[in-house]
Formats: sequence, C-alpha cells, structure tokens
Amino acid sequence: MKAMKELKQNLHELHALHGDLSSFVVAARAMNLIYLKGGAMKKVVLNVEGMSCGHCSATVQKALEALENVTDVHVDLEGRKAHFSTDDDSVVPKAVDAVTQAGYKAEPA
Ligand SMILES: [Cu+2]
Repeated sequence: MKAMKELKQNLHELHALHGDLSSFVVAARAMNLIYLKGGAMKKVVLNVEGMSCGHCSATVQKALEALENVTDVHVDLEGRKAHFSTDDDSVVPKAVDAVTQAGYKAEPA
C-alpha cells in the first residue's frame, strides 16, 4: 500500500496547489480506479438501427449510461452509432442487450 500512500500525498499536494475540492475528488477517484484495476480503457462502437430522432438517441444514451463500467457515452444519431469507453470486455454484450431492451437494434461495429 506504499504506492497508495504516495498517491494520496501527491493528490494532497495537487489539492493544495489548486484549492479546488471537487476536481481533486474527481481526480482522486479516477486515479484510484486506475490504480485498483490496472486496466486500460478501451473504446467500443456499436451500430444502432432504428433511431429516428433526438428522443431515440437520448434513450440509447441513457440505457448505456445506466451500465456499470461504461463511461464517455456518445450516441451518433446520423451515423447510427453509439460510442463508449470501458475497461471490461464483458460489458459489450450487456450494452447490446441494453440497447435492444430500449427498443433498438444493436451490434458491435
Ligand atoms: Cu425518436
């Protein structure tokens, strides 16, 4: 846990420099997550069929954002695609299921 202690010390110094608690907490969480998981984030693209308006893309967006280990969700209505980041490959079929449950057709691009 020595590395963790050093990480906390570094973050404390960062905090002292910037004096912004919220960004400090966000940075600490992100670093803690990377430290604990040791995994690299991977970008995933799904082909999504059936979206016809902003309401559809918002529905797909929400369905994906509700999943664990999914971040940076971006739904491209015109391009008929959904993009997100994850460090967990098992999330891809779950994402396909979530979009399907929301009423659209999805498959990994
Ligand atoms: Cu729509």
